[in-house]
Amino acid sequence: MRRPHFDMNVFKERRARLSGMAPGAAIILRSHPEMMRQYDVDHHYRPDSNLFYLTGWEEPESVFVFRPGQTPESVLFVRRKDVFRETWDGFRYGPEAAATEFRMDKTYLIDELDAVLPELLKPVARVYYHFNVDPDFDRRFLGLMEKFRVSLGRTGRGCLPIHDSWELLGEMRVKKEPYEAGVLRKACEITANAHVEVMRAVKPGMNERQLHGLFVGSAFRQGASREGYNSIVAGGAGATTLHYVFNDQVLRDGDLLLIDAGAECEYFTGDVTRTYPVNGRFTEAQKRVYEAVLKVQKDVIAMIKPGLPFTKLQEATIGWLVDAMLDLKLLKGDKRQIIDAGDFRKYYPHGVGHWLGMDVHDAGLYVIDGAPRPIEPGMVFTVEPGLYVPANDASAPAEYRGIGIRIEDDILVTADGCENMTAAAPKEIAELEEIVGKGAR
Ligand SMILES: [Mn+2]
Repeated sequence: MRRPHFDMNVFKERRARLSGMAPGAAIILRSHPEMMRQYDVDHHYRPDSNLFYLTGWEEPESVFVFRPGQTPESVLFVRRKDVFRETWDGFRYGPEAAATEFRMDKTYLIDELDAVLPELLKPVARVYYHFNVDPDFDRRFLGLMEKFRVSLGRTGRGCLPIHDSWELLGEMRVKKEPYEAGVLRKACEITANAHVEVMRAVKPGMNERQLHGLFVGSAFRQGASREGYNSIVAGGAGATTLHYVFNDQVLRDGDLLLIDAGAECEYFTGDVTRTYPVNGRFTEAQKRVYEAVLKVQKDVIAMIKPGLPFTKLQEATIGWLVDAMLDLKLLKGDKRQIIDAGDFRKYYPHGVGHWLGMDVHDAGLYVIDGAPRPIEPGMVFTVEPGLYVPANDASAPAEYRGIGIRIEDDILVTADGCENMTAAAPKEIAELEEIVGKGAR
């Protein structure tokens, strides 16, 4: 039999914490649909992060119901054992083994959900659920909620209020426990090492795809389980497309390469971007833009400490990048007016960072009750300023057209400042010129 390769105490401890946060509630989490099935081929299925976070359970067609303080408290609905399907698609635990191996109080077949869920809701005052992951299941869930309401008759109880499970669990996930920070640090180290391996290999004439393969190969060799998101490997002006997905062009001498890629390890992912010259030497124009972005990135990281509102990082980034745009003569005019009118978005259209964890854009609120959220120890987020000058931008100095630069690191907030968990990936010009294209160590 296949054994779970995660420490079940971790999930039990998380459930115990959640239990204290949501008394009287039922949290209902379903597995992701296997929506990537095309014809006869299954494309990478990844379990729902919240479901995995609380259970360690990885099979599709499953529903977890958690009822803090009730008996049973943890209830998992799973697929039946099926020798025929297992021959095609692999091992399934089935309800009995799911209960023992994953330490559930009670397990059922997924086919029993419609009959059992209304019973489980009887002692419950409210429900946490997240809509829009699977509209078919949303309809089934709402049907069951209505069936439950009808079953109450004239008892004075009516519809159960539904809250957002994504918000509830996001509040747990946004601050990393020491164990979680440790796993994330490992994912970040693997990511940084894989970036270095790619840097060493880069030469004019290589295809973006080769480098993508190198990154993934390096990550897997180091123990990663998958890419954390769709890697961006963009040579030349491809880097000015924020979500460049083609990864299929030949790298040209004299161009920059932007690579935004992360390795996932035990369900936590790194998220790193580096930009450097394909031939190992920055031109003077590339250097000027790069230095500007690098300085902003380092200055933003230097600001990070507990208590600072997260939104201040973006405000500072915009101010400093507008200074750079004026210096580089990308924009002309008054700084305040440029900021107020949003004119900087032509060259810097995104945010400076996002929470990072089990999902690359991790769960957690940025604003609480309308107020910007102060950052706290244990939070992890990216810092990724960039400047992107479209190749056909007639208003920009010609030497900058087609230059796209982003520099991204993963930052853990500590008690008195922060830790750059991806510092092992070089970003200084001198370091990059030293390493790019120099071959394996
Ligand atoms: Mn990112």
